[in-house]
Amino acid sequence: MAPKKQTLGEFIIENQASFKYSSGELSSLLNSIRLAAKVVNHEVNKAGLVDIIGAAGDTNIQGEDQQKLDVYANDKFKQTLTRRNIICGLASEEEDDFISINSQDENHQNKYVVLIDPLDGSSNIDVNVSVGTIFSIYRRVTPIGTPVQLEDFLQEGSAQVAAGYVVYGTSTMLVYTTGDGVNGFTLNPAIGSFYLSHPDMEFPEDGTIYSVNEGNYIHFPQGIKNYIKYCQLEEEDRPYTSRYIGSLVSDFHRNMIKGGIYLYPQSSKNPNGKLRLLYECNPIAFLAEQANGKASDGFTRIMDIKPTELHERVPFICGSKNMVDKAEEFMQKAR
Ligand code: AHM
Ligand code: MG
Repeated sequence: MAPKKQTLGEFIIENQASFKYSSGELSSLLNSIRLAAKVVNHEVNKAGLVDIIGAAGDTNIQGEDQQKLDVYANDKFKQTLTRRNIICGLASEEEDDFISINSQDENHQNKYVVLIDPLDGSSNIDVNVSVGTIFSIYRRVTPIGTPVQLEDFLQEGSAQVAAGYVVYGTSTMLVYTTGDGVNGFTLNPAIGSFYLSHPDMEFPEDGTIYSVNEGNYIHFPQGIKNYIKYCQLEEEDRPYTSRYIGSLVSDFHRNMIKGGIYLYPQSSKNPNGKLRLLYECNPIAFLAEQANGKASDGFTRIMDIKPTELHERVPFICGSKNMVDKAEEFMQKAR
């Protein structure tokens, strides 16, 4: 008989004791994310059926059009995380400012803050391509009993307690780490439960896939241009395969399983790149390192960067360790 598959709920409970600061709070928080992910998944799956796709008319803090599902996902995660007595603060890529949460019965007694990109890659929705949710969890640094402050959110990535993503793909998966490796769970839509399908996920040390928006090539720094040329050279195991979905979570997920590198560098158009340090790069970097991969801005470890503002952007290079090392080497040489 095939062994019984563990559900995400069972896994969270079973691993609670190994959390560094085990009090059950982090488990409840992960369970809330699991719940919100299912609700958003249901809506994302219906996107082609109902009149919910298309720009909602609003623009977010970065001046980009918001799709309706961005708004929906933001609301659902916000509601699920704020209505329960679990966290003390929330910051979202879709909101200008962070939210301080004052739980009803005990004033500011919770210790975790969550940073979230509720629906990343949302420009892919109307063409039925995978999108994702990315989350990042920290312990607050200001005293319990007081409202959270900006500094609770502007922590270095290395201080993350947990991080993960949901990929709404051909299957929906939730992948997360609490600093003890990376595990992936696949949703069985008939039952509504996530099952442990990818235990101990790891990047192969090397890979043959590179993922970058080459349309921006002309605007890239010389080090990145040279690295791309290196990927295309006919030598050893090269040329590498080019795969770019334009949905960070999906590109990362594929590269982690198959071995590869993802690059969103700075360019003459976007001097700091496009991706946000707090909502996208730090959580993905934490997962990458926990899966024996690497994440860098070309020179510095992503999780060592001290954030200065909520919506800060950074150049992002992430993937199989040897590939990221090589890209850094090219950046150094062209400095
Ligand atoms: P978003 O948060 O506005 O969706 O932007 C982030 C997305 C990433 O998922 C993706 O890797 C990147 O933007 C694609 O950008 P581009 O279309 O410039 O290649
Ligand atoms: Mg995003």
